[in-house]
Amino acid sequence: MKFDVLTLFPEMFEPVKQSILGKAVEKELININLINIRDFSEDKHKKVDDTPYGGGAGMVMMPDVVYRAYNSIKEKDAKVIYMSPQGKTLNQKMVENLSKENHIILLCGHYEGIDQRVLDKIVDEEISIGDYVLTGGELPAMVLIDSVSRYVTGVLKPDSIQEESFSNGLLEYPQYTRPEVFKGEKVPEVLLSGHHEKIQEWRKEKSLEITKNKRPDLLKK
Ligand code: 4H7
Repeated sequence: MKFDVLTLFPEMFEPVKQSILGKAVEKELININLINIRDFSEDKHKKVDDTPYGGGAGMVMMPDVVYRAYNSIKEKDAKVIYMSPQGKTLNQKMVENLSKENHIILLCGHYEGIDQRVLDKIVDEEISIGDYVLTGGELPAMVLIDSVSRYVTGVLKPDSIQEESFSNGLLEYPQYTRPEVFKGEKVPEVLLSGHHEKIQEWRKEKSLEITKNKRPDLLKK
């Protein structure tokens, strides 16, 4: 899976080189190609934004600079996604579908966003990560890369995917590890029993109970 990221702040993506995702990059299961939009400015001061027509606060990213950045990487098979609060809210089903793509181009707006004309020309899909305001599309792009990469073969251990939240429509059962007693609290007996079926049954019950209490809306679907 290849992710091209068009951004004014490629350094913000350093954290993605850590942990499970970092390993996936090392193993070349995923490829994250960062494109600095500023490199495509033809202005002597490397200007990438300008004041909005019609007035108002802030700056708007210029269409020609963004278009040249896009042109440097565009491929027919790639899906271009604009991370924006106006997009469809990302959920696990969308993540799963995106993981079937081979090549995703993520366009990150900063400041007041990007000139509408270039968006109309290049964007296939607009996606939001939730109803709140951020300073840029970089964090949403990282959220998308993380969530989608988990579905790429080899990134996770084989059985991790089906057991988790949302995949079965339920929240996850609680986890315990050593020590067996922590501040007087013992690990639930059934988990020490080695009785696989009983454990599965207990976990399913807990999942249901937790979903009922914390996210009853999930059960109505
Ligand atoms: C694109 C267009 C995504 C990117 C507009 C991005 C939240 C999300 C941004 C904007 C984002 C999300 C313009 C929205 C300035 C905020 C004050 C960057 N915020 N901006 N507005 N929920 N911000 O996925």
